[in-house]
Amino acid sequence: MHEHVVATACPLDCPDSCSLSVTTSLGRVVSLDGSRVNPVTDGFICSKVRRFNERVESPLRLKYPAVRIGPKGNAAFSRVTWDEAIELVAGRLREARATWGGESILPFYYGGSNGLVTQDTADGRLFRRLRASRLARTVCAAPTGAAAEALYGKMPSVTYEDFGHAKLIVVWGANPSVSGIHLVPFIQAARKGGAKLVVVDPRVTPLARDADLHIPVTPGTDLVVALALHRHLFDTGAAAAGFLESHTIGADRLRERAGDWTFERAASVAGVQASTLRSFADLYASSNPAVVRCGWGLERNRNGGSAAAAVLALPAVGGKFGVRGGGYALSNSSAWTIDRGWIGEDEPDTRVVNMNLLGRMLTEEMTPPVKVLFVYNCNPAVTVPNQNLILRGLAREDLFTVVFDQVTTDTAAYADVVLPATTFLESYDVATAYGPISLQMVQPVVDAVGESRSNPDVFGALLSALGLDRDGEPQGELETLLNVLVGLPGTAGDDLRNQRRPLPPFGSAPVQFVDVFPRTPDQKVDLFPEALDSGSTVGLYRYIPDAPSGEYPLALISPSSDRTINSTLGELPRKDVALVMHPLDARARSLEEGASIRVFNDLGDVRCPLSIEPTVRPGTVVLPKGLWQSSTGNGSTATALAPDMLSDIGAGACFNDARVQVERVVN
Ligand SMILES: Nc1nc2c(c(=O)[nH]1)N[C@H]1C(S)=C(S)[C@@H](COP(=O)(O)OP(=O)(O)OC[C@H]3O[C@@H](n4cnc5c(=O)[nH]c(N)nc54)[C@H](O)[C@@H]3O)O[C@H]1N2
Ligand SMILES: Nc1nc2c(c(=O)[nH]1)N[C@H]1C(S)=C(S)[C@@H](COP(=O)(O)OP(=O)(O)OC[C@H]3O[C@@H](n4cnc5c(=O)[nH]c(N)nc54)[C@H](O)[C@@H]3O)O[C@H]1N2
Ligand SMILES: [Mo]
Repeated sequence: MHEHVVATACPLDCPDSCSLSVTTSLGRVVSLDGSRVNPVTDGFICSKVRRFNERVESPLRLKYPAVRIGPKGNAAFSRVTWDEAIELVAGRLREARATWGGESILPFYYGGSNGLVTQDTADGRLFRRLRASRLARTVCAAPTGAAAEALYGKMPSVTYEDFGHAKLIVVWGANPSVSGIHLVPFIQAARKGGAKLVVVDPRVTPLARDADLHIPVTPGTDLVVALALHRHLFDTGAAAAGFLESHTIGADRLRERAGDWTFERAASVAGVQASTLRSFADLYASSNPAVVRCGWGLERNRNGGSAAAAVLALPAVGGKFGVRGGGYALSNSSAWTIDRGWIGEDEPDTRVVNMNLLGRMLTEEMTPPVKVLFVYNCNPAVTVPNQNLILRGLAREDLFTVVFDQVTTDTAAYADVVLPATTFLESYDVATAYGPISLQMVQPVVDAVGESRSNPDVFGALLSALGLDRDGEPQGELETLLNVLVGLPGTAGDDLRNQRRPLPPFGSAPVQFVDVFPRTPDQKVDLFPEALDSGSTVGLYRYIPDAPSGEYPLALISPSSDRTINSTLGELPRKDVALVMHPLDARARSLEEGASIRVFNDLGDVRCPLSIEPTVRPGTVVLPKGLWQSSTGNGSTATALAPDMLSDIGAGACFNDARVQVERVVN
């Protein structure tokens, strides 16, 4: 059998961005493996993407455009031609704009394949020119992003390669053993060299199990833990006076807000030992280089923005910058300053809709109402808070929903029109890593399945059907790719074309405050950004306590699992879905391993088996994110229990503020 091996890269929503080596035969993918082209991902890949060919050939794969023939939610469709589908969608967009105004059209999208070609290209042009509502893409990273922008202007951060230089590694609200596996070997190497490891997480993650110190905080309380560390640094003289003087502003205000947070007070709020916090603070104060890996687990709650800001402020107050392996590690997606000017946007501002409030947008009275919902690169029926309200909205007969996706997702089941999308194995893209710093070419390794098309092709077709395209603009996928390459800084575009590895001017592993500096107006760290203070619901660094609830005493968190990337690949059958609960909580409810349970609150309930494990702190229960409706007993996922309230800063999602009760289901 004749086999080809093709080099490409994985653009999916994960920090790592693996270089791939894909073997094909007779036009089909035989196997997917890692390649060593990207030195950081070093030849190994996750078990999910290893199975990505199962998505390419999935029975749920959308192969043709189709229109709804049954009730919404039933996924019953009848095939139409692309011309018919484009004409129909264009007609409905035109009609909605004429009748209700452009803002009655809501594009709904997030990362999807997460590359530079498949988002913010022709799609951006189309919806801007329609004067559609704009989407605040807040389902992830909004609080952390707002904090990182205000404090540091999103300065590039410590990359995986440099963890080996650290003497102390703090993994705060991240689980790289699942959510960015290529960081783990660097942490292990550092520890072999004598580095200490601290993990702040309500769960005993694989890294927490081996850590020198595990701080099993109650979800949503990271802010007070970080403030207690700040207080200690300031009060013991361990704060870096010289650095604070020359490189920061606002330290006094931060110190003032941290003032009340003694170890004892913070420990009682966070549900941990004061002595543990003291050990953590002493270790942090005395270790150099020290790096804090700030994950996204700490942001997904009402205190998320202030928590991220307080954690990110630690290396400034502690004087941890300026050495290799010291500082903070966060998303490096903005390491490349990418010129999007070619999107050519001169359209007036329109209504901004927060994506976390989709359910309300679709069900409450709005002016204008949302009449056309265009979903792509996203699966909100299972990934966005308040699932039941969203499903109610999607069921509205007067709502025209387009879903452009690779498979019949739970969202697609509600569509009036489905449009089939290519996967990253069938199209071009440019993949950006957000852990390490890298840019890689993604290229098709097999032909598009059925009549599936890429995002630039489909949005380009809609632009032209609506007469909204303009001369000289890129048409379709290849021209869009070329435009993206031209818009990259320096020689990056040429490098990619010539199969060289592009690097930003400061290299692939910058040292903070040596190679890179805050991208704030004065190049200083703003430890107390006024805009965050006045923009926050309660003020920056001010803790919002959990609303006391006797009825719903358990905190439900829903972190990444090793089975899906968000909900992508959630269509693969899985038997392991269970609610994880601590033995003490199970005993208090007389529940045994494998019991059929219902986890519920006022927003909804999820039925699934129970798994009793001492890997989560008492009072906290875990159900993974990214489940499909078919993964549970009653078609609800963790998002059915997640409130659609917004975080203090950045208007982010509060998935981990779900407060629940658990009871046995008697069949
Ligand atoms: N396999 C896999 N990898 C992924 C993804 C995936 O779905 N699957 N998703 C990708 C995406 S989109 C993202 S944003 C990243 C996210 O990757 P991470 O930053 O790792 O974020 P999460 O998986 O949400 O949660 C990480 C940890 O935070 C803990 N946690 C929950 N609440 C709190 C809290 O209040 N405080 C603290 N300190 N910890 C808390 C959880 O127990 C969990 O162990 O991963 C990416 N990588
Ligand atoms: N319970 C709970 N839920 C969560 C979270 C949580 O912590 N708890 N965290 C959340 C996080 S971190 C994130 S980032 C969000 C992400 O949530 P979503 O953005 O909804 O991510 P996915 O579920 O992966 O859906 C992406 C969809 O895009 C499609 N797609 C991929 N590539 C393309 C393409 O090129 N073209 C088109 N048209 N479609 C494409 C995929 O098939 C997939 O259906 O989920 C959030 N959901
Ligand atoms: Mo995310």
